[in-house]
Amino acid sequence: MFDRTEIVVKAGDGGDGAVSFRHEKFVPFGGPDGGDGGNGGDGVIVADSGVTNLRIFKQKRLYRAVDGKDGKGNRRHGKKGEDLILKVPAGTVVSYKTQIGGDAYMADLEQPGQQVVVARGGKGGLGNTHFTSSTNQAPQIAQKGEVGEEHSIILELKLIADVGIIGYPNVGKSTLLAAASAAKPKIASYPFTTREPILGVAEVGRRSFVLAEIPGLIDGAHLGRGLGHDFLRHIVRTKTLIHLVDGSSASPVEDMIRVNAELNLFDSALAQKPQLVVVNKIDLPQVQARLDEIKDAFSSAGTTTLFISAATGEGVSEVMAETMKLLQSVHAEAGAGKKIPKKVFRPQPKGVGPSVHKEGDTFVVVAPELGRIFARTDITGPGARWQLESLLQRLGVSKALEKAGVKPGDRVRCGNLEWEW
Ligand SMILES: Nc1nc2c(ncn2[C@@H]2O[C@H](COP(=O)(O)OP(=O)(O)OP(=O)(O)O)[C@@H](O)[C@H]2O)c(=O)[nH]1
Ligand SMILES: [Mg+2]
Repeated sequence: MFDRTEIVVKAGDGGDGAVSFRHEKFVPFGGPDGGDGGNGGDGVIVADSGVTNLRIFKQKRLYRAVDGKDGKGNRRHGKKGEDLILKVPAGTVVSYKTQIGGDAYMADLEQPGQQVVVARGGKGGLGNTHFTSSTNQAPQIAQKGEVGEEHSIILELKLIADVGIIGYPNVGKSTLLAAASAAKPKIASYPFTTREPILGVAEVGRRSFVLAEIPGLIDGAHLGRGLGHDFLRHIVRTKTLIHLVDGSSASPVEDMIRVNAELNLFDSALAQKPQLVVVNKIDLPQVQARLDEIKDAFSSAGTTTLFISAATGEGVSEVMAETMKLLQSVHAEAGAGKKIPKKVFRPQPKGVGPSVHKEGDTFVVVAPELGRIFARTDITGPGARWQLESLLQRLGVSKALEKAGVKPGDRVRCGNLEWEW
């Protein structure tokens, strides 16, 4: 039920740009005609109404988009790599593993059609035609394709239930779920018996709704105490709540107030959800003896309550009938034709521009555009060397190096290229 899975998505690498020259009869040195490499395909996750669970993602871990093709001579550009499209159920929350550990939220694909690019394809490299200038008609350099992004992605399907049963541990949530549906949750006299949400289908007349037991909430749950946040997040999707309290507790009203305070601390929208407050365990003599007292305490807190014994089944069908009514009124309100627009989530653009730092005696240039330049000929050869220098000027790398204090004779490195300044 609690569906969560981790996959690795690798976007396609960009194809390399070509270094090539026209070969024509009687024209020994035609102009450059190296085509650009194609962009690598993106890794995309899309909510699709035809998919209901994340099971297929448990069989395979690595998913790859297609690489872009290399550019060729005769100005032929490489083909773009095909995007990788992964279909997930609506209601999937997408996050990614950060470098420093921990998860970072990316997108909540609530509606079919919503999508998020989780790994961007590498840009194709520029062919040598881009490196001509008035003084250089025979560029020997081109650009390598950029490596496609690779990310560990976490897919998590939020619980989709109409009604959540909430309350402190041990108040009888599982017992109520078992009494109202065919679900068979474990029932025991100690707290935190239920460790993940459990679903059941409750029937009222010819109608039905999905009921979920939300594992025990305690003080500090919003800080991760007890079973923590995870389940609070799952309540978000429910439309209404049955708030169950134990009639034999010292103060059932106090319990209700505290659980609601937790909900509010986690997300005030949760505390706004319509609730049906239900006092359980009225079969116990000590509860019977103080029914009026409990009723009065709740009404002074401004709450009307229903009374049940989940164990004997007394009052359970009334609670389900009331829940159905509450649900229908929520549906009626929501049904006012509100349409949520399709969203396309896009990752932030990367920062560009060259930067320089020193590693020992070597000046290291970090410049995404330049890091991918390669020379067909030996970099120390005069032709390529000269071309590289004019490119360094153009990209602002020379300026950055001079600012960092580079002197003739110093070692400079960028990507795979290393040369003397
Ligand atoms: N006498 C009586 N005992 C009940 C009733 N409902 C539940 N219990 C008992 O209370 C204890 C806890 O019941 P559960 O249904 O497991 O409670 P829970 O809220 O699901 O508990 P956790 O999942 O641990 O948070 C068990 O020993 C049940 O038998 C009731 O109506 N009357
Ligand atoms: Mg339980």
